[in-house]
Amino acid sequence: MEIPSRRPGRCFEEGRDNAKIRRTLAGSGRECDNGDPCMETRVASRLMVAFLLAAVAPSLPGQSSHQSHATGPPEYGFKVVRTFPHDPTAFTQGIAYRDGFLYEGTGLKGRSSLRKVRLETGEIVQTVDLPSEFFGEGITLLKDEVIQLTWQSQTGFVYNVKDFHLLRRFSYSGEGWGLTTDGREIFMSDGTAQIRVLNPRTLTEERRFSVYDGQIPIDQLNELEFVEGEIFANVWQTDRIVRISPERGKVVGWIDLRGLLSPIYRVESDAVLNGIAYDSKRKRLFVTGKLWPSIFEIKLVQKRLKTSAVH
Ligand SMILES: [Ca+2]
Repeated sequence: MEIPSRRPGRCFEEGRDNAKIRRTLAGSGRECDNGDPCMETRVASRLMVAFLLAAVAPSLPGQSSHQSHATGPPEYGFKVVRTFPHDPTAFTQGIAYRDGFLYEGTGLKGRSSLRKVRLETGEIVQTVDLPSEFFGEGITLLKDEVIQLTWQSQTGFVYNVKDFHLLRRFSYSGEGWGLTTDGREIFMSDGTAQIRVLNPRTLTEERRFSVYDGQIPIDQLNELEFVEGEIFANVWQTDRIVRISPERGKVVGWIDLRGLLSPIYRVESDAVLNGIAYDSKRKRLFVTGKLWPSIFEIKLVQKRLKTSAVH
């Protein structure tokens, strides 16, 4: 779509649709083609352009809430509470918190691992490397076990949480992205808008649901975390976390984390937000990303609703 250009000192609306605006203004006694500023016409044109842009804008993953401020789910910003060190070489695919430690799964073939990290210092106190043919993905902790996915190998691993001894493997169809648990069931993302619910004992799929913000499916769901009855999910390649009701997949909020990490630390395009962990005892929310040097404890701050489409 071509947007009309301004010509100094004149009304810039010359097209057919703008002629309609001009006629409307003329009917109200505000004709303007004599070199005057024509403020009314410009405002009307801006409104029209904003409307047309909204009409043709694609529904990008993680951006749907921009279209639904007035009636959609609430949007949250953040405040940083504390910052903790994070291994900037860790291609983070999943994190979970327990008793002062972060458990982290990392990706890339030949660099994938499961590690136990002391939150306060970033010290890796226990680790196991995946065989080089596997690309590690999300993890979660359930009772005495750590469960870890791989991306395209359709293979998952179950470890003893105490020593990371491999207990068993399991398989699934499609891709593996993120994992979390509410303590009863396992929730798994696979890059689509669907979340699978796995039996915690057999790790077989029991059901699945799709995530929708209104009528818009939200795909590219990545790292997951269960937080106070909701599923938080990173939307891949965005700075946004979507808050999901686990009952029916309805989006109940969006978290905007733009500005959390300074651009100078984004060493490559893959260094995206991708890590959510929750300390349910102290109600602390941690986020990080792939190759990020820091883990951030944040608090969410609800944004005010926007009331105008013109800025
Ligand atoms: Ca997580």
